[in-house]
Amino acid sequence: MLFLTRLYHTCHSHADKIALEFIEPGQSRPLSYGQLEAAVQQTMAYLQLLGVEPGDRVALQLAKGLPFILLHLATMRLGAVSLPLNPAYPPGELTYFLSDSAAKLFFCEAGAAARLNPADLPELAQTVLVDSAAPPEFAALTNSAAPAAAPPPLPGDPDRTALMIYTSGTTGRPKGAEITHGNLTANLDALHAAWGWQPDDILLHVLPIFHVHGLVVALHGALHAAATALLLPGFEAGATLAALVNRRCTVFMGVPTIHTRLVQFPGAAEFDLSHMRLLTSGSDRLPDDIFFKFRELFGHTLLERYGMTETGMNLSNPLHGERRVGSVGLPLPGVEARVVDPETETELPDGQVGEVQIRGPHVFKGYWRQPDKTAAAFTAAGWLRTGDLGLRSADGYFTLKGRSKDLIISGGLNIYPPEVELVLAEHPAVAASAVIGCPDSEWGERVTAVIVLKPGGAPAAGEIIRYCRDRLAGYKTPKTVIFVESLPRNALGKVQKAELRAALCGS
Ligand code: MCA
Repeated sequence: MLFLTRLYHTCHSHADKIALEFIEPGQSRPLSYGQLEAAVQQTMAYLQLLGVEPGDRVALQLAKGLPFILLHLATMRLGAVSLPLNPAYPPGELTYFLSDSAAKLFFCEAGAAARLNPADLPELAQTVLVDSAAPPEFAALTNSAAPAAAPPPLPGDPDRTALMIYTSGTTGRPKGAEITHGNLTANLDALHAAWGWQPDDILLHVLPIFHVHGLVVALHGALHAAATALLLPGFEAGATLAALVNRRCTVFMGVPTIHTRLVQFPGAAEFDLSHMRLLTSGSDRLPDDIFFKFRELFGHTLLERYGMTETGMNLSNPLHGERRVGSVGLPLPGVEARVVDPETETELPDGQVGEVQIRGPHVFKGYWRQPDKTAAAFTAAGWLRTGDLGLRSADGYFTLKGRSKDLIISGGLNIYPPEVELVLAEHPAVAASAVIGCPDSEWGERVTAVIVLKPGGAPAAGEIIRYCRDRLAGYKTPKTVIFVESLPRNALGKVQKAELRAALCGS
């Protein structure tokens, strides 16, 4: 049964159960499954009033709150495509996403709209301002539509795109990954079985909801199980530990930076998490010392798993059985995974490092209006080339060993160096640049810009950082700038980043 169909039935069978509860300083706003369905239906009527039709893209650049979730679910229920966008994207990046996707509607925070120049949004039919901090105002907005006598039929085509999330690439601009209703459902069913989701689970949700991790794995995961999701607006270690204990949460999902901050929180060991049943880690490799420290402090072995925007979750350590340090575990139910020689694409024997390739019903449909890039992402036999390097051990556990792509992961977020290098290239004092990730105990990797200046140019590192900050989302902005006389290049003129990392990352 498709995810939205199952959710529809849950909203009737568990009408009085709390589906979502927003916990913010000084207030708590619970919403039952019955109320969720009523609000989604009203939001559908509102979107229809605005002219949304099946297939339309509806862009959501909203804070983590009820308006986002209602618009997201209502959009997908209408057969349209939900397009979540990071609220941190500055206008320049945003304009690209809106025009590339040809979004019909763009929902953005009232406070952020002043930064946008309508002339930059030529293809945009309509911008709707929302104050996510004031859900009653959003309810008043959606109530402007007469409620439908009967809700439109649930989307029944598993191959219809439900969700589009932009991912960057090593070349060119970011691409919209089209994720279908069938993809979402296949992955949720697999996670449901593998992680033992139950209706009495209480998830503490601290992640952003514009990525697959926070939106699909965590939020959809809880809804798929008729469980309760308690949502904090963001992650803060003290508030998270207090909520895990006080609200008797059973499930928690984080990225390594989050787990690092939890174990480093003063007095962390005094928080008794013994009632919890599942704490997961993903989006980046979990450092071994944090794996062990977490177990020592909290008595829980983090369950590490591996996924990507294009697929959702692929591999996971087991709920029952060995959770192996440094490993991302075994293929989830219905997922095929193999390791191939990147040159010949023939399968490698266990223990040898090659490219990890994935196949299964959870794998995305393709990149929006990019047939060439879609074709390049798959082998003839339908395996997705992940660009991640890894090996499979004789007992089937996978271990990741790096990336074949030029990619930095910081705090669980992917940053493609060319995007930052393009911005740096426009700075009047920069002759050449190379952006690398240096190991960092908190972020995993730290975005570091290595810059050759033009003769006479002498900007301070802080000025370069501010320049990037105005043009890029905060997490992509270099945290360190290093000026050099020249960049090491090979015979073809390509910058040798491994050499730069070896020479500069310690400094
Ligand atoms: C915030 N900053 C960052 C990051 N986050 N810099 C580098 N990397 C980051 N991830 C910047 C802020 O813009 C700010 O800069 C400065 O760092 C300090 O921010 P701080 O308040 O400390 O950050 P935070 O708000 O506490 O956020 C840290 C965080 C967050 C909680 C680790 O980044 C986070 O929630 N990460 C999870 C990401 C995630 O869900 N990834 C899943 C995608 P300034 O002061 O200049 O503004 S991958 C995925 O979905 C696949 C499918 C998968 O497998 O999971």
